[in-house]
Amino acid sequence: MTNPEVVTIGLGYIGLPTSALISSKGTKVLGVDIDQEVVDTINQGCIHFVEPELGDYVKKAVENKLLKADTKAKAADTFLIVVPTPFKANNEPDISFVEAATKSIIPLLKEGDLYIIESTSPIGTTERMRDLIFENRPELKDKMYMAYCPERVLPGNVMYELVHNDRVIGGIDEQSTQKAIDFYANYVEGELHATNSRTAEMCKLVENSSRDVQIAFANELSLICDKAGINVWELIKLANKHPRVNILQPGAGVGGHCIAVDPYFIVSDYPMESKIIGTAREVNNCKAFWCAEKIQNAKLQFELQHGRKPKTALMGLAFKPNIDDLRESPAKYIAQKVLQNANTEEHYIVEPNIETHSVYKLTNYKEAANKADIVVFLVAHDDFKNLSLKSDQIVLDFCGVIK
Ligand code: SAJ
Repeated sequence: MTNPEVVTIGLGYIGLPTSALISSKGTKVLGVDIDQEVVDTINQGCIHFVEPELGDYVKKAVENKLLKADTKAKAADTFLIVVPTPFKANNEPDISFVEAATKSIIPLLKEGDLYIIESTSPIGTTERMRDLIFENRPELKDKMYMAYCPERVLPGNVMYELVHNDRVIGGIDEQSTQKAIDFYANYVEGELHATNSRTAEMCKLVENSSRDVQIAFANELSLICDKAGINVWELIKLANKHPRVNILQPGAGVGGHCIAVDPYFIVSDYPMESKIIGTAREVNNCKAFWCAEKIQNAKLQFELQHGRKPKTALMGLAFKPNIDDLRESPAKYIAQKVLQNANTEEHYIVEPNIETHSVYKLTNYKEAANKADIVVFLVAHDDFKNLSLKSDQIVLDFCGVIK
């Protein structure tokens, strides 16, 4: 491949689909990842995680020689930083991957290049990277473009949403914003909204924090309703009949790599001000502990009543319904907690969206629901909705399978 037009650093859940989409429009893309296995897989026209339609995009792009993967970047006109930004043990964001990715391309930058960060980042990261680049390459000051443009796609619908979602694009100056808008206009059909880099960074964090706060409200209601003897699902359905009320659904907690993480990026930088955002995180985390305790209590109660230990089915391990992704999953955490406290009694672990698990022996969902004394719904997978349960079975429904 001669020099690519676009270099993407990071070939994960967002970087690879983005690279594949850009190359599908005839742009030459070099995707860079530190993982040699990922690089080899992509160069064979294959993908390393499940995402509908992505496989076809990658296969075609590689066959047409428009997409290539490597462990090292090359000179290009546009650089996209799409690496993870995890958080440290003290809940502070860790931007070392963004920093390392930026450092790796500093020697390759030239006048007129466009540098874009897509990774979720704390406020001010784009300006910090600007300073880092100009410290090392002072001759490029005011001669290249830099912007922040967060992704907002939903796993499972990434290829559609990459094209159709609106994007928020914030440059370090107006020329940068415009240059980045011109770039995305080649690939995105949604509206492109111009702002500055700090607002764009905050916008991403606020979108996920807003959802976290709304889910925390629903989870808090579920605890109150449990004490008050009210069916929370019915309550929310009725409250949502009000034209200006739209309460989300309670569940076993909040999982995944975004909503359960991004609010900390605000809380750690603005602890005094972000009271609701911080409390929402606590409420959603506590919901999983609460579920684990409820299961323990139901098991003890059963043993007292029946003089034997119950068989318990734990239904679902994924972080949300109808996916195979177990990352940061509250259901997985609850299963772990319940099994830690178990002795000899039988448990059936169920996850219909995966074949095997490295730690748990999985049981078919129908068999588990049929054999168990206590059936615990941790994830509202569609598969569970048509199960017929027996009247003497104890059901703990944390996610509204049986409304
Ligand atoms: N959940 C509830 N109740 C609800 C809705 C969700 O308990 O009513 C739980 C889910 O079970 C799951 C967690 O919340 O554990 C998160 O699921 P989700 O579907 O709300 O979101 P994600 O993490 O798959 O994707 C989010 C999306 N952000 C928003 O909807 C604001 C997506 O658009 C982002 O691109 C993505 O985060 C990201 O990468 O930041």
